[in-house]
Amino acid sequence: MMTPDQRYFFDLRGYLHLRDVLSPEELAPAQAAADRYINMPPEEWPPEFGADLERRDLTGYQHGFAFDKSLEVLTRHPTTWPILMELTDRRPRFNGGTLGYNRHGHGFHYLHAGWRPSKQPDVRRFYIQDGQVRCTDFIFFFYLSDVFPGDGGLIVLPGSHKAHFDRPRAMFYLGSEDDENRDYVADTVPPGVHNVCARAGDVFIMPEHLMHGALTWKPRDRDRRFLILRYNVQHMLTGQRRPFPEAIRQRLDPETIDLLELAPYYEYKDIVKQRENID
Ligand SMILES: O=C(O)CCC(=O)C(=O)O
Ligand SMILES: [Fe+2]
Repeated sequence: MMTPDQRYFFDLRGYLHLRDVLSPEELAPAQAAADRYINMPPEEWPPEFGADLERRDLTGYQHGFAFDKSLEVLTRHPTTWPILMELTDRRPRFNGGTLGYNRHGHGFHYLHAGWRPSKQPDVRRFYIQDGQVRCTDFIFFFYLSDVFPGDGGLIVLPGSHKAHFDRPRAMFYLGSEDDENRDYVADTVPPGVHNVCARAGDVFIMPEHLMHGALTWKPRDRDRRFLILRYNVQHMLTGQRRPFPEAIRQRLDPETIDLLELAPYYEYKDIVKQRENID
């Protein structure tokens, strides 16, 4: 369950910014593991790990959550767990865990969302049931480094998770979605847009429905590192059938495997039964 404050804010604005979720004992090994992955020479990447180092807006280190146990356990962190239970009505499925890395030289990531009013209106859902918020597809961003005002990084359009109209393409960042315009730079936050300044150990939560992107990363001496944990509901196949290849699955704890499996609507996963005291 969410607290009443969290529920009100999340429903209204479409995001939650939880501060200081990770203790120093959780944060330090997670930061060290991320550092090892990011600095690993490509020829040493274990099977199925790796990144497209040519990508111009953000480097996504594939399956970063599985690189180290200190990252893997964040998929079921005690602070985010109750929110995971409310959003999925206790039917969670973990379906992606990329390590995000954003440095000087990366460009603007134009506004986008995993869902639009004109796309899959019957599939990806955000709704209220029994006084609780339900959402079929959402993201937990676990921040491993600090973002200060003016640095750049994640931007969101609060309220856009409930949009009834598609955003006019010229709105907010004119020209940013044109393929010819790959060097587009934006470091401003127009009225209505919110730049997320999270600190290491914070968690930012949003539905895939929320319009989001990233400002050009400004600092030369600091980068942005965050684990991107994606979830949906266990009974809906909205993404990939098998998002994790065998070489990744073999590294994971039984609880993580349970969390990432598909399951019928009328069954609770073992991890949920144990943690929620369901027999
Ligand atoms: O750079 C960011 O924080 C945005 C990443 C993003 O768009 C995503 O994970 O869906
Ligand atoms: Fe995105």
